[in-house]
Amino acid sequence: MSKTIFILNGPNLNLLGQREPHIYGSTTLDEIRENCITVAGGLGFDVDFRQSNFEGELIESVHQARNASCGIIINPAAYTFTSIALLDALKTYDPPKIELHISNVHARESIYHNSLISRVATAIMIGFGADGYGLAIQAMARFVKPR
Ligand code: CA2
Repeated sequence: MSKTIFILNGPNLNLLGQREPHIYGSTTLDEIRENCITVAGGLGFDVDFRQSNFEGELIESVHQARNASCGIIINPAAYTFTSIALLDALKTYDPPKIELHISNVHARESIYHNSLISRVATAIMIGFGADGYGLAIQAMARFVKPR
């Protein structure tokens, strides 16, 4: 089995650290990626870290992950609440999948409360800020062992 964890990020997350730091913190997505590589490397995993503002591109990444990864960590951003297509793609992916949100979505407006993706997520990481990514990798290591 692959020892690569796919880490997928949805729309607008390329702007992390530049806007709305009171909600999303001041860490940039590049800094998150570097930390993910370090944390995963320490646990014997590789990381394929991606961000897209396009729903179809995220779906293609899930399809690619099917034969190239041992788990997915996904922050679908606003597609969390709208994308049945992304939900369907994740249904085709058997290994563990962790849904991640930087902010505590349940403490926010009600439009952020009803995740479609949670229906198929193995586990959920919510509200730990940028640290959630490293924590999700550690959690993934409890589900799968690198070979
Ligand atoms: O907290 C999260 O990680 C979210 O997935 C972020 C999404 C939001 O729709 C979810 O409810 C929770 C929005 C991402 C927007 O990204 C930005 C990044 C920097 C500045 C402004 C927006």
